[in-house]
Amino acid sequence: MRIDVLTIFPEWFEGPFSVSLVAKAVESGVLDLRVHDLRDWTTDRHRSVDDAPYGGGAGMVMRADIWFAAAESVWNDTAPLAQLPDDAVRAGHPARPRTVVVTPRGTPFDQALAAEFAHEDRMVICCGRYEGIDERVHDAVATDEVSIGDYVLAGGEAAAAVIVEAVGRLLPGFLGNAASAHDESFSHGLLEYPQYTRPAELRGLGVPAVLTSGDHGAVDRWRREQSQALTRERRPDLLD
Ligand code: JA5
Repeated sequence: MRIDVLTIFPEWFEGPFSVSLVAKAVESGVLDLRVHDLRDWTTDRHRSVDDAPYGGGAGMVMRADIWFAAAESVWNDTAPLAQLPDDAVRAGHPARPRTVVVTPRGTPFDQALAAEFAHEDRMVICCGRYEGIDERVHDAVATDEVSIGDYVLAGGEAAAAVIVEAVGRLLPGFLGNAASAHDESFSHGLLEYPQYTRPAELRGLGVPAVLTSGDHGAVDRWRREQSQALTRERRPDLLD
């Protein structure tokens, strides 16, 4: 899978994308990850990507013309977006990959949406800054608006990194079956049961006796009960 990230802070991703899981996915060739500087598509000598909001008010808005040029370029589309018929734009141009704008008003990101993205051949993630992006980019460039949670960030970069990691670990050929077996238990929709490893006693703290009993049936039952109790207490919304 290829993922293109568009941002005015490409250096933001140097750390997160060069360690651990994402780095391994890239090195193994399972993930073709390309981070682009949005300012590469500016044309003025100040490399300006923002402008004052129509209607007035504080802050600046990211310019639609820069986003259109950048998106068209990474889509490597032969037909400029502006020349597409309106219905084709709305329906999604055939050559347009899933193009996500990360925003608090988007569809809540979850494991099901990560799995859906992991089936795509390509996707593009657009990171906003300032007061946000001109609405015409949401309308005509984005295929999806995605939120990673109900809190405010200074920009979309951290949300994009979350999506890349969640999608990257689901790619076929990555981590083999270890990840998919684990995801299956998550896709049952319950929180994970508690885990323990050695030592059996630490500073007076023990391990539940059932886990050292050797009774695998009892272990399975205990884990199922723990998952259900935890989910009921902490995330009853997952049981609805
Ligand atoms: C802020 C200009 O779902 C949490 C998110 C917060 C936030 C996102 S996603 N994007 C932006 C942004 O601020 O673009």
